[in-house]
Amino acid sequence: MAPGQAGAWTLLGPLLWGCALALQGGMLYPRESPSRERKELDGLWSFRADFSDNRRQGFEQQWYRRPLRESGPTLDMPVPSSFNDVGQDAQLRSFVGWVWYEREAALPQRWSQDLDTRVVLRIGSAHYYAIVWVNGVHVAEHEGGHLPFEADISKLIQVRLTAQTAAGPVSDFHALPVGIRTVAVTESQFLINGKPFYFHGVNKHEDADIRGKGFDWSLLMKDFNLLRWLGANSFRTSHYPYAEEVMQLCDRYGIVVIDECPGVGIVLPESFGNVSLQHHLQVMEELVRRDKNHPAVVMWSVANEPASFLKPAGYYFKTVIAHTKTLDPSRPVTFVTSSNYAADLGAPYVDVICVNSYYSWYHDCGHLEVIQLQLATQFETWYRTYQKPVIQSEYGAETIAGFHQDPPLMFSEEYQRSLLEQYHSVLDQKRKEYVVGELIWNFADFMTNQTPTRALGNKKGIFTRQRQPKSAAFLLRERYWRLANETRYHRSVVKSQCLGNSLFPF
Ligand code: BDP
Repeated sequence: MAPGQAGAWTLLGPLLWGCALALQGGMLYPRESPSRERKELDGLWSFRADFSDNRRQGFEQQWYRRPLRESGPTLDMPVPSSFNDVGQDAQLRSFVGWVWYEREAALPQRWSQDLDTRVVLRIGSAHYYAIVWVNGVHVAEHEGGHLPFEADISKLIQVRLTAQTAAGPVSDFHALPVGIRTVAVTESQFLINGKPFYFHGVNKHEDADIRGKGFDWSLLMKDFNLLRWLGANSFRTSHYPYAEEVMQLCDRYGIVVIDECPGVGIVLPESFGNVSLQHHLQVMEELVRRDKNHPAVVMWSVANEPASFLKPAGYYFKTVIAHTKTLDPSRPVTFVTSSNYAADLGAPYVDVICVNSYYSWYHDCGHLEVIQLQLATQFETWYRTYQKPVIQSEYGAETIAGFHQDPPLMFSEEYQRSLLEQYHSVLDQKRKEYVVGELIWNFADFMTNQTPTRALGNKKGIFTRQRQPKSAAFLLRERYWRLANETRYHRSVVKSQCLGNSLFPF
């Protein structure tokens, strides 16, 4: 809709509003009132920077005449935000020139049919020079960031939509993006569309400085750009369902999701009582109802690290898992365990064994040399007992960015790297057999309550809470892209899974 010139092009809060009367005072912020409706246009816009030599290709080829995607590749760009800051692309980071933003908006029918309604497009701020087209028609031009500008687009909207709706009354509808794929589990494989799939991904949290768990498009796009940078093909929504916008992006980019309910802290005998169980069943109903149409979701996780060795755990997980399968017979169901294979009473009911372990962190501190034997034993004992595919659903080490020590000591970047390397050498042997995934704990540092083991929160991120890479991020990046390229089936899975722009450029 609007291109802008110069770096740090920002589009702040575009807004459409309709009101019955012409406004006195013109540029006043259009607050909602009984006579005035507003429609926010914040969210993801299609975006392209004009990298052509003279940076005027967009004008020469009149990109504003047709949907932007028809004149070349586009990126998803959050509005409001600075395009320079949310990406991982160095060229875009320092780009100065014309960029193009586009977004389709469905308007309330009344705005287009009631000819007394005035429809105004208001741009809160666009840095630095902006030209705005609506349906290919030039409606505004503005120089200078920071301050708002408007265009009365009533005629454009009313003429066009009147013509479109002339054929008859429009019924209420909305489009639901869907993707069709199958998921299945064998004794040793996780199959998507009949092909073996290996999870090389992360555990996340909805968490950032200042924002806390609040939703933020810019943060979300940054995270997805980092997932692409990393070569991650999956994540687990540890330990609660994430925002619906997150799930929509996973569908769009072909990121595979293990969708977890907030079943954390099921550790006391009374946690397994009937009240808790009934509530758990209810929560699974709500989760499946909300997320069942997301092709990205390939498995439900009903809990994280419960005390599944306690006596009532058998009945409890049998019931929750059976109920989830009734709600959705098409997806495997699991819970994430940290119990011993021989003691776990819930494991008989899961489709995939998801196991967390922190060798050489919470046990045998500083002894990286124990990892290989302990991890190999962990995999072998679980597999021998259950003959089900296994995912290493968490592993990692607290690491304070900027701490360096060689030979490695705990909390240094070198220790996190070395610990990961030890895990990877066993994963590389076992993934040839029955291990079907590895999810690092954690994507980024995150805030926690205060305990002696947390230095300003959990520091097991491979990125800091500000999303800057620690040394381990580069190690993982090298590994994940190698896995992506090695596992050829991955390409077709991602392609068929994906509804829009895949993170993987195959
Ligand atoms: C795991 C938990 C996770 C913690 C992690 C840790 O699943 O929530 O943050 O340990 O201690 O056991 O870092």
